[in-house]
Amino acid sequence: VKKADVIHAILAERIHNAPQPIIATAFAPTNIALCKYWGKRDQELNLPETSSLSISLAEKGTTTAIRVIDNSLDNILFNGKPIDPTSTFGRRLLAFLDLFRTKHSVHFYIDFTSNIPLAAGLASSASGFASIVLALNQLYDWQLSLQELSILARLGSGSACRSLWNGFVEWEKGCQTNGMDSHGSLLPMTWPELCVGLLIVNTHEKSISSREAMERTKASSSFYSLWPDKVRVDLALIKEAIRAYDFSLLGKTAESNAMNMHAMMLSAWPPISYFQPETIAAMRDIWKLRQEGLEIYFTQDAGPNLKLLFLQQDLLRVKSRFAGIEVLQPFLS
Ligand code: 2P0
Repeated sequence: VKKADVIHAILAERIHNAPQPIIATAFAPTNIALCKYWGKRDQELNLPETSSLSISLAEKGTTTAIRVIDNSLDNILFNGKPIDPTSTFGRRLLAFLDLFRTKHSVHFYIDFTSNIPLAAGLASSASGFASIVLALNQLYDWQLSLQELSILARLGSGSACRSLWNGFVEWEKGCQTNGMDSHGSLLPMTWPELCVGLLIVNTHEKSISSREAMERTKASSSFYSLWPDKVRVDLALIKEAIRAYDFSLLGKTAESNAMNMHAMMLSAWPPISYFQPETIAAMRDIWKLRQEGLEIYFTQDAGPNLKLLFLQQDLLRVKSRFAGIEVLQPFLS
């Protein structure tokens, strides 16, 4: 199944809608996985081997403004600067836009504004692709559901399918070959006291893209066969923790899930490590704080920085220990 087949199945005749004579603007939050997506069963459609679960970072994300222009090329800006069409993100974005061009002559002006600290290595691709499908939905008056938009966003980047909602979102892996049952869904629970701290330990460039890293992990780590069972158990525990407001269970399960993902990468060949010395030092600090009785946990994605998980009651202690962290309360904004 090709991406274009999925687009046609969802949009049908609406693919021929004329664009509105407006600039369409939409915002989507970035999201942090508490149970990670790592490995695909279909690389074309970004269909995952496992389900995953995330928390959206509310006001942190990407705003996309889009309109059709009378030009022979797209004009795409990111935080005011032109996007390099040969960069990884540039190429992925242009290939994604090609899916929605009814004629080769259709070109877009797109202005992405992100308020995510770029140095945090917080992928802006998830909120970027989610906000672009929201903006296209307005521009072409498709009137799609968030579930359908989640499927379209996934075609741009897997984790983008979780960025259509605020709060806790589960990406059900689905089993259909066309991926129509593989999309995000909002979980109805909220947790106002939950805090996410962005701990930037190092601003080095990513060594390897997550797309490449997850393929290599799946192809070469002898631990990968254990991952689906680990995710099944962790997903159930995280949902139970959210339902019962059991923060220790939530933090422990999220941290353990991230460490398992990184352990698989260390065992890939050639090995992959997103750890920098400062990452390990920060982990040791967190483990020591836990021994001292502070309920603080972390998760780590495809970069050296950590996302801290703690409750509002410990906000001052955490801030005094980690100078300069940015703290978000996903349910309070
Ligand atoms: C996640 N990550 O669940 C995992 C954990 C990074 C670490 O999803 O190839 O940009 O576009 O589907 O979504 C980052 O990978 O990969 C990611 P593609 P994506 O958040």
